Amino acid sequence: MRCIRCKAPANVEVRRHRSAFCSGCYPGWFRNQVQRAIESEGMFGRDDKVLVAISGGKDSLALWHALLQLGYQADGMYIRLGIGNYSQHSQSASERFAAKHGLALHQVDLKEEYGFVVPQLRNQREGKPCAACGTVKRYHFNKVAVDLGYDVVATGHNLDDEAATLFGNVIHWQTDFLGRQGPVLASTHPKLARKVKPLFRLAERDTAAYAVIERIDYILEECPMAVGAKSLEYKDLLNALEERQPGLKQRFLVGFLRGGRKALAGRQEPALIRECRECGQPTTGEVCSYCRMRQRKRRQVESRMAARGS
Ligand code: Q46
Ligand code: ZN
Repeated sequence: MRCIRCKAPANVEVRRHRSAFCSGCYPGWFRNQVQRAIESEGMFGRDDKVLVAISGGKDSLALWHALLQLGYQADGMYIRLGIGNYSQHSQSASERFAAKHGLALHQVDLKEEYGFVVPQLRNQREGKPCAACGTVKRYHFNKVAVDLGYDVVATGHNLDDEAATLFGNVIHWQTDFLGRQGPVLASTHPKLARKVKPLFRLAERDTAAYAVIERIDYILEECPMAVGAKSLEYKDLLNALEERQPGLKQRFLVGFLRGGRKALAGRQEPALIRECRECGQPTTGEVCSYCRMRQRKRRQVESRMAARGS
């Protein structure tokens, strides 16, 4: 196998593009894909300030690295979720990356600033805190971006993530979610930052290859709460199909973005956004989901204390 650019022996194969690259040419191809995604979806421009959601894993650090190499103004943001060793390791990897490249990394510490950690938010039925963790991340990434004057929040969601989410939404016919799924979530309120996913054209293994070649020091460890998640089962299924039909994941996602999503989006009323009665952040209800989640948590703690006292 030879590099399609310089004909040297290839190190990375991208089967869905019927391409292969040597380690000298591969990073340029990867960054071209990121640039194409940014331009074709109108994600942001050279003058925009980008806030990258950092987890310490390969996707978010590769995204931050690629954006800087492409000449964009990109700072990072990390949320200390309080998930034991995983959080400690991911925080260190994020801080090491920022220090090595002399970059700004904003941080929110849930325990210190808000008095809770993500494992306390376990859903009684599923035994997992992932839905609440998603609410926490969306809330704080948006709040920091708006408070500090960033134009856009960029996340490291890749082709595998997006295809698995699409698969899950189709399986359960979540038409509301389907209508909103895409690489760009526009801002519909002054307190809502635009959200973008510049890696949506790149598979997980493409990002891993980029991180290795560019010597990005990321954590291999996955969040322990992810074990048994449905999204991982969907990824396994799609990967098994991709093995036999290279390009299937991309065709599934791109086909949906070009056709299906538009049909659905046109049928949905745009949600009315107002400010949360408790915290002033944007929401579709009276009280935002973050404040409701914290109120639920407070009530649980109070009733536990009352039960102990009785
Ligand atoms: S960090 Fe949070 Fe993920 Fe861990 S608790 Fe679940 S959602 S698995 S991306
Ligand atoms: Zn609120």
